[in-house]
Amino acid sequence: MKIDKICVMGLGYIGLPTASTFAAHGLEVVGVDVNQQIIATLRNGDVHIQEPGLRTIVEAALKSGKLRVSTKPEEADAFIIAVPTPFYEDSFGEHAGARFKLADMRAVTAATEAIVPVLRKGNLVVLESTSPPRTTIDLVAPILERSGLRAGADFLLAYSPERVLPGQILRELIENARVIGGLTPESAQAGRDLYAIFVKGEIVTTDATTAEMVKIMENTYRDVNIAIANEFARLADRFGVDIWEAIAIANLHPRVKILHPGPGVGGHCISVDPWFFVEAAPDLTTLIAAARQVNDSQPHFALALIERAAGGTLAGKKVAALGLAFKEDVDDLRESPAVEIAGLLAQAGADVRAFEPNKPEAQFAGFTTAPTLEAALQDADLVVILVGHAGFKTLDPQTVAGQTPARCVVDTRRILDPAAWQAAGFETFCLGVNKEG
Ligand code: SAJ
Repeated sequence: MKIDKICVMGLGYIGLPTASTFAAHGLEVVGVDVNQQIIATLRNGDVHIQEPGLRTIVEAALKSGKLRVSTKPEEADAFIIAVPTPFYEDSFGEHAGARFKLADMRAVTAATEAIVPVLRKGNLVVLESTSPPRTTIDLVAPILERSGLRAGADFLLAYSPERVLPGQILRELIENARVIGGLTPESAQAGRDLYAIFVKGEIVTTDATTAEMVKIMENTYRDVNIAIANEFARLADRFGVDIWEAIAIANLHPRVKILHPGPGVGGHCISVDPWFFVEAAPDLTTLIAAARQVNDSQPHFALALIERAAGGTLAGKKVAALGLAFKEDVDDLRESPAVEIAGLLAQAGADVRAFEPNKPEAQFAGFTTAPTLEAALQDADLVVILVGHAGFKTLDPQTVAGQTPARCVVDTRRILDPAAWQAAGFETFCLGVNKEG
């Protein structure tokens, strides 16, 4: 299929890099977002997302005229839907007495509906948003058919999940293998023609529902593996073992690869996607649901450690909470365990000064943020590392000792060298390491 012009629906963490990359490869791209502020920001030549290399490629795409942004789609050869699929905050499903989260498909529905008036015979529509199994067939196809055109016959429809790692999106978009699931083989082939414009990794074609399952399986696999690492950390804490040492030794086995424990699993993917399986088949997903519960409760495990470091109570303690992003070196605060822990610390009576170097201006209802590292450290009784940002890994304990009266540091990510911090006069605590155990 020959594709000269595309519309990308949704200009977030996936849509904007995808739109700009297609524009950089010579396509005429219309980037569409319902959020007027995002459109205004981009029209002013600014970028609303922090991602290495993104600003450069977006600026170049806008300047070349190959990328235009708009609140509405227009006629094109192909449409890509890359909008969020979060879950509902306040409504839950229930199976056998256990609660599970429900996918909020309103953005996918709205973006698909917006395409209907401009959909033409021969067009290709690709859904990229992570979605429950059968979404392409059961939700997207019927909406698009309101145009009077038939899916698979008059227009082509495919599902191709994004699988890029935040922090490395631009490289992974191009280099990662890509799966394209077509409603029909012709749809899959058209999807392959589209992504082959820039994808250097292998492109595998299959049917739409398989591609949907692949995406959720990948993130569920990772979630379950992080859950077991977190459970091992709790066991190590109980038995007086250093989990990091134990994992390093276990991983010497050729068939063992235990992931890192931490303060919890956040972000918009791994902490969300497994619920799509649970919602779709609660009777078949005992392990997946349990892993979610372990990871969702991990911030409380981190809180207990911080409480212990604070001498049993956090009431009135000034805590410098370093990092709020859901993981290292990103600015994304969605579903962040660090944000949850900062809130829990405040609820426990601590006077929290949280600092996120990649989003120092962020404000929260439950706790106070500091605009700089210095402001967070000043007056602190306790320093807590919540995110393993590069800038925290290289903190010099001697310098920090001069910036804060605190002499106790809690590392929930195992990024600090305890000996160096102890030499600078700090008492050190690390998640998964219980000195008194
Ligand atoms: N985490 C741990 N321990 C680990 C690894 C991660 O606690 O050993 C935590 C992180 O701190 C973070 C969360 O898990 O809070 C998720 O981080 P991540 O780096 O594992 O993954 P994401 O959410 O940034 O990106 C994932 C990736 N999926 C897989 O690796 C299978 C990415 O390739 C997907 O494109 C992305 O989800 C997505 O969009 O679905």
